[in-house]
Amino acid sequence: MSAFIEQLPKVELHLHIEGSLEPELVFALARRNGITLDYANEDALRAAYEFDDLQSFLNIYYAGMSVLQTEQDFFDMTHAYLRRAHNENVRHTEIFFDPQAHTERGVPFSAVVTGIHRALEQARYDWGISSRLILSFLRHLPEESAIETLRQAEPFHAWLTGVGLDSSETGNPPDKFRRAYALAREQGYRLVAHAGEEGPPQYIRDAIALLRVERIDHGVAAIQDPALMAELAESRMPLTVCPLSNLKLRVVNSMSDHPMRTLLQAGLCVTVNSDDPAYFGGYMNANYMALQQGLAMTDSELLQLAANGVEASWLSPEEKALLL
Ligand code: ES4
Ligand code: ZN
Repeated sequence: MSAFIEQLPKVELHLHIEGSLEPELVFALARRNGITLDYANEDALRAAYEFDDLQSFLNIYYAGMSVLQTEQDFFDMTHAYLRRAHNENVRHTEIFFDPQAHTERGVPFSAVVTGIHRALEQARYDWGISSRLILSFLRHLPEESAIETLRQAEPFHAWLTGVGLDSSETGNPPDKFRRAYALAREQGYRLVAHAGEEGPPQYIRDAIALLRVERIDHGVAAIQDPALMAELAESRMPLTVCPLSNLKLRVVNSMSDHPMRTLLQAGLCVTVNSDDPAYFGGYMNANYMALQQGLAMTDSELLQLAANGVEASWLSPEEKALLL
């Protein structure tokens, strides 16, 4: 592990908290909640982490998170992620959670958000990690379900900074969530969306024009569209790129084919993130390492990526100045 990467102060902007559930915690929570899993043990579960595409991952991701039942479960999961983040010198993190994946199973919205929030507060106190929480809509579900989720979130608005859009991208374009995003915007939420992971560059254009997002999650499909790349560079629209995720979900064939350097050199505000670190082979330092090894990125390029993370974050100008 490179000492430069380890000591670099990092910001994480694309992390699904349910994707930080390690097999050991999945089994511990299953035991605690009396749930029987389809896998015999931790090793058998980990052996299933071989993905062909986004959907094959999502199937295991939803199965893994089914052990989450109580507020304490959500606290324990979030606390474990934050401990790792702290150990990797992550100073600030903006975290997605998927409320519909839990409320659909009968878990109350309040248990989900309260458990996560309590861990975030404790990490700020114990370790000085700042954070924001982003409510993410599942795009394979109808827009009405997203709007109902916004309604459930109302009592917790003070704990929620933004809304996002994740899950199966192909066939679920940004346009499907126009009304939900307009409502979220009226309610004062900041807006992001996954776009251009498996979907086409047009989904990136549509997330910006129709949903009015201020960051794009993934966005690597921009590499196929030079005019879009120029627009993203000009506007400094941030892309929260996830290198190991792109490799594991076969968005790229090898790390040496990853578009990160091309996007960086074209002047885009690209950032490094871990997405679902328990499933994709590593947390923040591993993602920086993958770029260093696969693309021979220099320390100065890695530093620029980390600075882009600060720029793209929702920290105040004063808080940003403290990190740079
Ligand atoms: C996700 Cl990698 C990815 N893409 C879309 N939705 C997601 N939810 C969790 N990880
Ligand atoms: Zn994601």
